[in-house]
Amino acid sequence: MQKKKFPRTKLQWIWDNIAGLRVVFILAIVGTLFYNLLQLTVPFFSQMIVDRFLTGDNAAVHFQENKGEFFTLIAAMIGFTLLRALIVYIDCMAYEHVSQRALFRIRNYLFEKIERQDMHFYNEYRTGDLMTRLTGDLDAIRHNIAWVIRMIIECFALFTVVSIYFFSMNVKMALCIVAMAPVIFLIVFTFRKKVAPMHALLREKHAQMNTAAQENISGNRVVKAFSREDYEIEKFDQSNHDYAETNKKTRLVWVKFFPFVETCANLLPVILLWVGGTLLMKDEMTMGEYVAFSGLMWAIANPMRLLGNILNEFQRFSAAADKVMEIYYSEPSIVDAPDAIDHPDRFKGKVEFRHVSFQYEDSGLPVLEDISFTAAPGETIAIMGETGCGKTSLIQLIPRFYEPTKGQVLVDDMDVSKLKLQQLRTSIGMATQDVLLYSDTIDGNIAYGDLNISKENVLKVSRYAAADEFISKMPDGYNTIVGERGVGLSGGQKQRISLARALAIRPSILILDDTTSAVDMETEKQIQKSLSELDFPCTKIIIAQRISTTKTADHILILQHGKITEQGTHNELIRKGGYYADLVALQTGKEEMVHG
Ligand code: DGT
Ligand code: MG
Repeated sequence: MQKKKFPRTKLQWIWDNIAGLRVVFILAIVGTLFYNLLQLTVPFFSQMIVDRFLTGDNAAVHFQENKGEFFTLIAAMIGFTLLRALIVYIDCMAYEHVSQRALFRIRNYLFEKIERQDMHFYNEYRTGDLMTRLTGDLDAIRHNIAWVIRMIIECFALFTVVSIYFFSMNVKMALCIVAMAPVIFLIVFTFRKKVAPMHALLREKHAQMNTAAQENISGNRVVKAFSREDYEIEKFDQSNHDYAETNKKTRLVWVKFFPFVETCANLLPVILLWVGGTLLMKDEMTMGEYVAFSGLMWAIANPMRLLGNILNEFQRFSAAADKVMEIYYSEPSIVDAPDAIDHPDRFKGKVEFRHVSFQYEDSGLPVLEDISFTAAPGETIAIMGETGCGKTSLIQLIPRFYEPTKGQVLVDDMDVSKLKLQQLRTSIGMATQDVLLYSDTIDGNIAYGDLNISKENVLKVSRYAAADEFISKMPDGYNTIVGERGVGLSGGQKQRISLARALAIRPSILILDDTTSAVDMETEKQIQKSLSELDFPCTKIIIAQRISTTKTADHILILQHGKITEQGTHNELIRKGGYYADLVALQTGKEEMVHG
């Protein structure tokens, strides 16, 4: 996988995203340094107690004469320990606060990014993958802010502070202990190189597993229809297994390195005994110092042991951040032009294609070639052609879901690429081929494009769409909640709600992609009649398969393999005796042709 370049490094990116909380974060870091400094108090006081009251020639006398000092030292030890516990608590809360806020902010930002992306993005990324980035991957980033960064600072602070303290007490002893550090660094560095790609793979497997789950849940009806439950369960089991295996392998990498680190850490007490013992015998070190060394040995050994774990977590963060930042810094390619024309007035609804060719970015074949036609304001244009000939692709160029590879698409004589996307799209009412309704009331679904629409207008557009009758018969009428994707409604009912939704915005241009394919002839006639009697001016571009839908159109386009092969009115095309005439013959029998 090619590594993407981002404008900011991962840590700079986190810094950007904790704006407003930076002071808290810095204070938290200072807190971490401080409570690690406080680690020194207990061994420091122990050293004093041992040297003054427990060892030495006149320790007993000293103790009798200075009891007060002895208890003050003990009380100070307890006091500092409690203080440290308090600071650790506040510090952890501060990290948690910053990380949760950052998580919240990044998640909202990412959602907005995803929401504003163009069609190309949605072709490229799968839902399950995006969901993983919004959840699991983001959590790895939160964990990095709340724990990994703190642990890194803690380890280095502890190691540094204790090393300085060791050197201040006894240089020879300190040197012998700190000499172990470079060995550990070498081991951990080698580990990092091995584990980094494992984490990238792990994030990938995680996304794949979630995608499998998501596709199965949303496509469960197909699974049921084909009775493929066992197959899907097995397939998911495989994904789950892959993920678990990769997880295990990633963990096992550290297992290979761990014995070396552990050996180094375990050697430290041996070094202390050996070198410290010799120094004690030579009187180059006091017993108190020895106790301090011994009591603080963990502060050198623990960071060594923890480093692998921290690095592992940091690599997990790094792999997750790559995935999240990819979306964070992604930009849709279809955006408002810098010199976009402001068009606050209602569009008249003229649509023109001028020598338009089109091809999807991810495919090598042209879908549309040299398409030219004009729809005058208020006209009805019908587009017909066999499946896969490019009808849906063609209409998607009008609201600029995609850009033509050649030629121009114009609305009201202005190139759509020069119009403000929002103004253009809110002027186009579109009922797409596969209807998607939200889990909301029918009323809410119809009012989706215009939340301020009045009740009467919802009723009116529903009547236009011949939907009022069946909606009124439902137990809760317009307040009936439809399930996810419109579950609970028939195909034809969903199509009519989708048509009502498109009409509710009173569009200048209405685009219907096979919208009446699932409704009966009688209802379709009714819809056609009301579409010709709309109480607002509207150009209609209608994709249909039935002659009954298209024959009253002002202009019919026949699309074959991405090219317009015939165009004209119903009668003109019948006279021409081509594809359309054949279609009429096929659908209505010969009499219709004769009586035209
Ligand atoms: P229909 O709805 O079955 O009657 O067919 P049309 O005429 O609406 O066909 P259309 O425009 O959906 O597809 C035309 C060709 O483009 C067909 O070969 C499939 C291909 N195609 C459609 N959508 C995409 C897409 O998102 N990406 C790529 N690479 N190809 C697509
Ligand atoms: Mg289509």
